Amino acid sequence: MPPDLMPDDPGTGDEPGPATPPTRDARPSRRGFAAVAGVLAAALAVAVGHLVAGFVGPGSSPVVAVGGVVVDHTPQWLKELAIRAFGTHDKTALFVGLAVVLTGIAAGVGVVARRSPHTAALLVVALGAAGAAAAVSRAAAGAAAFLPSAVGTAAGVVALRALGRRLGSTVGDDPADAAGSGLDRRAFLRAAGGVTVLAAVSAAIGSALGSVGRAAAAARAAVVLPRAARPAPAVPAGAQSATPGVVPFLTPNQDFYRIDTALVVPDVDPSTWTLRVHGLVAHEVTLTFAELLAADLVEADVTLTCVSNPVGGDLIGNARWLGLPIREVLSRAVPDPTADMVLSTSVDGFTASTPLSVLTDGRDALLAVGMNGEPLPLAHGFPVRMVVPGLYGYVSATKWVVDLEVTRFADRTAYWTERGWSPRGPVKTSSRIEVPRSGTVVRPGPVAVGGTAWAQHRGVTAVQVRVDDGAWTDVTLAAEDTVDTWRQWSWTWDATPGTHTLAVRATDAVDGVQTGTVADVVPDGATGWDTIDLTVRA
Ligand SMILES: Nc1nc2c(c(=O)[nH]1)N[C@H]1C(S)=C(S)[C@@H](COP(=O)(O)O)O[C@H]1N2
Ligand SMILES: [Mo]
Repeated sequence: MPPDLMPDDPGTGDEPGPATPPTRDARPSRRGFAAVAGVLAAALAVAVGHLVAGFVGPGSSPVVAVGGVVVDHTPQWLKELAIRAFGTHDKTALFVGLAVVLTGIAAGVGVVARRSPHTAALLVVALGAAGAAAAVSRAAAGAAAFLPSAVGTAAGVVALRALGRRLGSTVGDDPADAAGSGLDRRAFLRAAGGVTVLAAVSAAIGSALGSVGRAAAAARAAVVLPRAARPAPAVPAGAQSATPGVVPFLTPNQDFYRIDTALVVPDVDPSTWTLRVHGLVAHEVTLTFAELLAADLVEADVTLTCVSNPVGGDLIGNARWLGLPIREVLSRAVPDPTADMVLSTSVDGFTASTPLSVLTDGRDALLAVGMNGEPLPLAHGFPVRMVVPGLYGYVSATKWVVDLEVTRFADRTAYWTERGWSPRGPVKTSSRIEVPRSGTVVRPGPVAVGGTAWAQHRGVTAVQVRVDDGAWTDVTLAAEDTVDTWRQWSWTWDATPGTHTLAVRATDAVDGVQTGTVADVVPDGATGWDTIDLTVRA
């Protein structure tokens, strides 16, 4: 081999170059391998971190922790955009985004490693430190939260070195290798394969541990819900819309929308769960799960809505909840007359500001333990969440709740208020057309139209539909369950050929007709009429 084609030193790659520059087609190939080495090392680091997190706790996994920090620092316009674009898949979108960013950084680190392995190692350590810092900063973090990032970083550094050593020999600089037949290219690919397998196995074991090791899943299976001291009456027979295709009046748990900031569902053991009630109170109160189950529980049908629900959207669900009225625990604590708000906090640090008056005015504001006859699903707040009729979820429906602080709106602000949303969030009267779907073609003559309207805690008293610029027509209301639940409707339209737009609006018992003024979801909920466009042809 001529001296000017001698390879760089193994492992460093930053020796002064040979007198003759390498061939033009060899350089990119080598840099490409270096980038691949960086990406694989990062994948291993993340996967090993995930594996260790399987023992330490799912929230300490470096990507999950960094994702959590990103979520908490997402400005409201971006959150809104994400929910609009991805709906309840916003978490998947976040992880895909993080993966893309990390891949880019890791490829860069891999390229740097060719010139300076020490600089590259420092960069990996810096990334690991960021993961550790994120993990330690999470509300539910334990003392060992830094460990997954630390072990992952070590694995990443070792992998980068090992791959770099194979790269540093002849890959790319040997003309024979540039032709694709070099021995060291094979050695690199072998090492790369090894790292890939290790990463995949670590990630798989980490994920398995993350689900098997969950105390909450086993504990939930063991919970036996008590009978309600005050059961809810049966849902009236006529509560379901007569129009086929309208959503079920009670939303099955597995179809219930899920919105929260938690990238991994918090793992709360009911045997150690407590609710602390404190702040501007005469007596601090602490409640255990056993005490909660032994109390006089009530059952109530309540429709929950997300403030991010756009007009016509589906971030809404209706369930039969079982729980203890929040006013019962508040009356034990005796709030100070100067208090006007209860700041609820979840185990993972989410907070909501709920008017004290709403929690004490007699409505079925619950510390819920049951949802449609089952213990709360893990993703819906097991073991205990709040459910408050008439308020959007972000100011009332705290899942995995552990703390109620009686305070004042003037003194404390909640999670979404700090991010540009209103401190108070009464649900706005709204309605939607579910059948037919917008954009479909229907035949002339009778067409079944139907949907749902809601005005929680005020009650829907009328729903009207308008075709094009015609008059508003009263439709047939399904039976009302309670003023706290949505109300379905149906109507038969005598369709005439052409293209038509149907609009819907509801009337509530307190504020009258639903406004047609279009407002965005920020800062306190969307308004406007839902419409569908149809083509009528024979
Ligand atoms: N701990 C916690 N509770 C939370 C949230 C959250 O991010 N974390 N999001 C709230 C919001 S914005 C809504 S709309 C409801 C949604 O409840 P669901 O996921 O059971 O439908 O939960 C509320 N409770
Ligand atoms: Mo929400």
